[in-house]
Amino acid sequence: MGLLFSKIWAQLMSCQEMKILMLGLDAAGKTTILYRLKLGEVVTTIPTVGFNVEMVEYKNINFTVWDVGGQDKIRKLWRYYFEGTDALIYVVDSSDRQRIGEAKEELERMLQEEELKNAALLVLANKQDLPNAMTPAEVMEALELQKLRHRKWFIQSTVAPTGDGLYEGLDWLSRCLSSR
Ligand code: G3D
Ligand code: MG
Repeated sequence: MGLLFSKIWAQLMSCQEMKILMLGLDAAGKTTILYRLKLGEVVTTIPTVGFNVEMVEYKNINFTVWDVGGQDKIRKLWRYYFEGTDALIYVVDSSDRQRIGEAKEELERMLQEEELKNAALLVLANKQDLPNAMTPAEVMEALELQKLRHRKWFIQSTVAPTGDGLYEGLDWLSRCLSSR
């Protein structure tokens, strides 16, 4: 796994400065993924508004992570982080059938953001180890990814704590970004 990751990072780093947002509902698995990638020190900021942002900088790659959902009042503050985003990694808890509708709505709102217009979209159908998990095909349908136009997207099943699938997802992303 370590070797594979270093190959991916080499690919990603051959690109220019890169800004990646990782978003999803709370408990989807974002923080677990961030640490699993072992990029370096994760800096967590909790601005006064209570909007918790995690950031990791690794060479020319900048990862920014926060929870979406609810919080209509602080939504305006997100825009600051959207600027110059190259890719959006959207993490879904595949076992959370109750909130998959909310996950879809939040993704839809995100993709309407002008600053994210050109961002590639990698969806991680996480928690595939759980017995009741939706398959990536089910997640794809629930998020209506097939309806997306003018956007490069890919869906990958993952198990964040073991790192399963992360390599494949990032491999797609690095190839997608380096082909631009
Ligand atoms: P978030 O940052 O998106 O809010 P976290 O989500 O990374 O904090 O993960 C929320 C919980 O889900 C954590 O459990 C974490 O261990 C678990 N989790 C993340 N990914 C997976 C997965 O692929 N499979 C399983 N089974 N669990 C996962 P705790 O208990 O620490 O709150
Ligand atoms: Mg988190």
